[in-house]
Amino acid sequence: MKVKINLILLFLFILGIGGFILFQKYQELQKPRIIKINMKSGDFFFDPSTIRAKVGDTLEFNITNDGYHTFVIYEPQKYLSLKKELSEKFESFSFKVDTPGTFEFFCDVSGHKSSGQKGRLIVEK
Ligand SMILES: [Cu+2]
Repeated sequence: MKVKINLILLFLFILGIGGFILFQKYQELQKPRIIKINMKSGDFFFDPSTIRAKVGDTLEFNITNDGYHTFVIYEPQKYLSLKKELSEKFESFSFKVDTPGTFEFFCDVSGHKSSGQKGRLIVEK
């Protein structure tokens, strides 16, 4: 009888621990994600040139830059437009992505985009 009660208590204990772990995982998944992107910018590239994110993510760009460049997204029909001047050796900025889709980013200094200084941000649901 005592062994049975102990087994039941052990079972409930394990069930409790399992529930607690699942609850913690669930809370982790609900948290907004901050994605750090360490990027290099120069003549005439962004590295990496493809970035993947999920709707709701906050993207933190840390750009090591060489030369005068800009980081531009101009997609007003997808509700995302911004322009950052990269005049310093290091620039940091962040923004949140709320709309799924593929967004082009580029440097708008004359001739840089056509020379290859561009990339894409892919935001998935
Ligand atoms: Cu440029």
